[in-house]
Amino acid sequence: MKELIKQEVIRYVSENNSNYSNEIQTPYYDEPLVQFASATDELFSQYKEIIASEHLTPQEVFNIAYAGESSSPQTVISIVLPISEKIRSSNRSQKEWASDEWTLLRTFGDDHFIDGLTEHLSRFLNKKGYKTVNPTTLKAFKKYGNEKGPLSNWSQRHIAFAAGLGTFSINDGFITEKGIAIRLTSLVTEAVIEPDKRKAEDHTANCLYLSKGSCKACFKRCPVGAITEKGHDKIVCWQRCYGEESQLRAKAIGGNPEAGSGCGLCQTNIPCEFSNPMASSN
Ligand code: B12
Ligand code: SF4
Ligand code: SF4
Repeated sequence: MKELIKQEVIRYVSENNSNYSNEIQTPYYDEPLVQFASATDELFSQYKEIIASEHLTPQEVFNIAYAGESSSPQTVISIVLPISEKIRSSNRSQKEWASDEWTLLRTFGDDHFIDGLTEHLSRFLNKKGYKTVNPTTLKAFKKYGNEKGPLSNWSQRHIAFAAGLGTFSINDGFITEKGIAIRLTSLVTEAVIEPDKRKAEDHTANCLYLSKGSCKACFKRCPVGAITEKGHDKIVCWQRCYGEESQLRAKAIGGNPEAGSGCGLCQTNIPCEFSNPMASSN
């Protein structure tokens, strides 16, 4: 089952037409990484402390999706989509705002393609007889704000951490073996699949600054000074990524203003852009 799911995700990403921009003449995403966590991993309940009490556990996702039925989720599937070289390189030379290519990725790659991929895998497993849910399609899924800034009640980076796909960094970004310039999605299923091991020593092990005190390259890349030794200022970052000017920029080139331009300057032209910098520095 593990191999079947991985191969289906890889096939969809390489063959589906929505993973190609005629305008940029490139796929949005390269070959994905797919890993698995046990739905009963204690981390999911710890996330109620680490993130917020509203953060859903896999069992809560199933309780909402299959209310009135006694269904138990077994596995959480996490998928890393590495952003293609052409889109990453377009953002490397940017100093103030996301490139047009990065901006178009927000509208057409993130919302359109990733939603399609996640729904496809959900249908694929449901057809095989395994109840499977894309948590971000539940009415209960929400993006909201608390005193620390914007967040959601299904955090893809925390799901990916549970599945052993990488770690967080000083700028909050999630660094995988394919780097930090990635997008993430996930599903909860009743298929029983052996979980992958978390190899990282702690939740920030892949960041050069947090592990060795070196680097700080992303601090200098941020056009609004949102990254310092103290961490990442989410509110300042949010204004840059999704504020009024970002929306106008997206609209001007045919993107969805609500998706905004994003930014991602701290995800390009840095040592962790497309690989795990700690893997080569040990
Ligand atoms: C809200 C949001 C934002 C907010 C807040 C980000 C944040 N830090 O949470 C803002 C607007 C600032 C933002 C900006 C961006 N975002 Co955003 N965002 C989200 C969203 C919708 C929810 C994030 C969430 O719930 N966070 C929860 C909080 C609690 O996370 P946190 O504070 O980072 O968590 C810290 C603590 O948990 C702490 N911690 C303390 N103790 C412990 C112990 C353990 C065991 C663990 C695990 C952790 C831990 O470590 C963490 C890191 O410091 C997700 C999509 C999703 N549903 O997940 C995308 C998402 C996180 N964003 C993404 C992207 C790409 C971006 C941008 C590059 C914009 C763009 N598209 O161009 C920037 C990058 C900013 C940055 N430097 O990371 C990607 C992640 C890519 C990556 N490599 O990390 C996601 C996953 C979207 C996707 N589907 O791929 N985003
Ligand atoms: S650029 Fe350096 S300091 Fe910033 S997240 Fe990557 S490894 Fe960490
Ligand atoms: S996404 Fe842009 S504004 Fe946000 S921290 Fe990274 S460089 Fe700064």
